[in-house]
Amino acid sequence: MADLPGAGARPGPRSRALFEAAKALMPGGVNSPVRAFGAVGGTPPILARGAGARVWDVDGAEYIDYLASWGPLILGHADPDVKWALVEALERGWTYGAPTEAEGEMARLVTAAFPSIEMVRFVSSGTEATMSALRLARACTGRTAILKFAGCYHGHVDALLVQAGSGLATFGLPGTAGVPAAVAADTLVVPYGDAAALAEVLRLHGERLAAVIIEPVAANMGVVTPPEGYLQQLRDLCTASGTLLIFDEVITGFRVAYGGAQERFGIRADITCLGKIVGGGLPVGAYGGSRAIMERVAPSGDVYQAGTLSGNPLAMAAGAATLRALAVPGVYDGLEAMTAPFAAGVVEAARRHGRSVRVNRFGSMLTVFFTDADVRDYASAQRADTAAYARFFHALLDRGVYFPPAQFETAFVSLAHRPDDIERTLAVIEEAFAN
Ligand code: KE4
Repeated sequence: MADLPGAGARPGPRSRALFEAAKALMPGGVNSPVRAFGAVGGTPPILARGAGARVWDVDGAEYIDYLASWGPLILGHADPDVKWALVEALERGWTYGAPTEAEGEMARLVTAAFPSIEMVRFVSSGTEATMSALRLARACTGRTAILKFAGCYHGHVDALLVQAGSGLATFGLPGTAGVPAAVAADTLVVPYGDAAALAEVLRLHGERLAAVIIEPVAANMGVVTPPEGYLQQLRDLCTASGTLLIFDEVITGFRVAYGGAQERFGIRADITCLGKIVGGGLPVGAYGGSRAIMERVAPSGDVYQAGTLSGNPLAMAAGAATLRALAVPGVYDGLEAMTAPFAAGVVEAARRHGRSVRVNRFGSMLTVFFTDADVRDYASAQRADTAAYARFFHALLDRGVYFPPAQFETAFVSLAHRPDDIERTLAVIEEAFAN
């Protein structure tokens, strides 16, 4: 199979020069840390163009893309329907700071997709969505404590950049510089998927908990699916203790089903956070819930939250075009039909070459863990050989396949990926395992 243009020479000289210049002007040369390749080493190619399942860097090298901008591009790059929706909106102007029809249309689409969302507020990132959801939950319950799960990431919210305390049911410690201990002290952290730990922490602290926030299918430790019945247990415990259940569906929303993980598992969250796909690749986050909860948000209620570009007309146009494309019957069956054999092919290639990997997949998102044990939570994920993943990542990148530049992330298959993309990717993965 012929190499894609630029094979082996990645990244080329122009990427290297531009990245060096960028590092003098932006921290790490990037606007989000993971893009700097710190987890895999090397220099990131500077991307210049995307179309469908492909991206090209400034040196002309071509890649089959599984990063999908970290999730938003479920239709692939530069989808024509999204592009023309943007052009049509652009022709009329691109921000007003006043109500527009597009926001109402998006609110109709989102509330129709998620039965648990009667009202929604759009913001400009997933972080804003989760940050606002926490504030709203604290207002609604009059409580302060929050529970999150080790390995789950919910954006760079102070209260959620917290690592587990010394004991199972002890409050958290700052997970980064700049988060005051006093803020972390209101956040509990328990292992993902551990039913006994969950029951214990709700027994001890349930009456103090404003909210539990979870990725219903974890993607930020790599893909980890909760054990059978775990989300229902969480739902029942939250209901019993008067704690609001927040599903962070920034990744799973419109990814694993049109109605997100809630549709797949039949669980209703009290507050749902969305992002990524809901903006079609433009900056959008959203949070929503029952009318009773959402009416507490200003200006109808006493919980303040605002944003200059919230509900931006371009972002609403891209989001609406994306959701309309995803509402077509059979879309998710098609993603499943493409991704399931892909994951099986990776497992088979590893077996043929005696490589110890585990491939965790849920719908069109998958992670290749370099480990010989099942990955069911953050502790088991951390036993993966991240150096082996880094070598795997670069072996693919040099051969024109762009996987996520970190072990604890997720590769995404889009509706733009074709069988020959998957075939080529499996051939490249076979070569990577063989070397
Ligand atoms: P943003 O603020 O990055 O739009 O969303 C934060 C967020 C919230 N919730 C979940 C489940 C998320 O995965 C994210 C962001 N995801 C990361 C990658 N796993 C974005 C990539 C990055 O940080 O550059």
